Amino acid sequence: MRVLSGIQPSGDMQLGNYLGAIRKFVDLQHQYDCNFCVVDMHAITVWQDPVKLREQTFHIAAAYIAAGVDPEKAVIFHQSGVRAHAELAWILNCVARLGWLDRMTQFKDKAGKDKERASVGLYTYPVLQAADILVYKATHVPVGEDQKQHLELSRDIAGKFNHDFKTPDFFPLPEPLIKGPGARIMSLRDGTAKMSKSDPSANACIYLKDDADLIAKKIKKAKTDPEPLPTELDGLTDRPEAKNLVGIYGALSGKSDEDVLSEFGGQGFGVFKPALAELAVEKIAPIGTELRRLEDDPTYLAGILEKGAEKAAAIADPIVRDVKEIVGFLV
Ligand code: ATP
Ligand code: LTN
Repeated sequence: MRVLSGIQPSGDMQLGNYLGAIRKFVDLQHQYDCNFCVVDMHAITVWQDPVKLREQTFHIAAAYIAAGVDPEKAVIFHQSGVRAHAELAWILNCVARLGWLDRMTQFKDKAGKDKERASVGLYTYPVLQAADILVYKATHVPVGEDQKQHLELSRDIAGKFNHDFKTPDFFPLPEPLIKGPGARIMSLRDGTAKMSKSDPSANACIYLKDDADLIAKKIKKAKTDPEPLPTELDGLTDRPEAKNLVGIYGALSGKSDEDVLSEFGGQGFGVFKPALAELAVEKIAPIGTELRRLEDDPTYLAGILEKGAEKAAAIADPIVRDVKEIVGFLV
């Protein structure tokens, strides 16, 4: 089994990235060959200030480590540091079909109304993602719920390549690892929108770098409704903000949503929010402290990424060589 996942250096790491993705990385590293990428080539599909991009790349690497990914156990690297990603992405662009990409909802969300002005890279983004995975013949991909469609596309691309070139076992079809609490954390300002690091409202997100006071303040300010919490799960239907806060409590405490409601059902947010704030501070603030310490040492982080990119290239380069041979390029 080989695990591969990636996070974009498109802003500060937020609670959804932690609960939906990184926390799984930390568990998986003990058992599997794990590769965690800072996907800077994906980040530039929308405008990134070059100076900030470099800082954010270090920020994501620091967040991986602060959250518990051990660079001695897992390979941590930057995508642009391994040429094989771009090389395979081009070949896979010629395998994927326009009709498949036309169905991608993340493109529609990110391009907005004026899709004529979106970058071409934003459109082929999921093909580069398939290359990230397949260039290592990764078998398992831990991600949040929002990536389900992209993972299905990666499987389709792998399957079509295997079929078209009559190499039925060349690429394994990668399995998404999505399930579990925290797979879809919503914005603190709008329970119907995904929490996202590129959200312009800082109050919509709990960032891993937030200190204890700020975490507590954001939870206190989180949008809610005037009703007390229900005692049963059904009572959360049509109450997206309440559902989200219960889900966050559950994901942070390891309890099911049912158990959270049996503890807090009938209580108002005046009681629930301080309990949630205390729990979030206990779990997240120590990560923030370590994250800030690591960010102060970019030389250390650059060393980790560079070494990681070398290790990653050692796996990916021979696979790209085989792909070139299969396709009929001179190798
Ligand atoms: P951006 O706002 O730039 O799109 P993002 O915050 O959505 O960024 P990504 O870098 O696209 O984050 O995603 C990194 C990982 O975090 C992916 O596995 C993704 O599924 C997961 N993830 C992102 N947001 C959430 C969320 N709100 N809940 C659960 N998982 C999430
Ligand atoms: N598309 C993902 C980030 C991403 C990724 C990957 C995830 C890029 N390449 C490879 C898993 C495997 C996102 O937007 N969250």
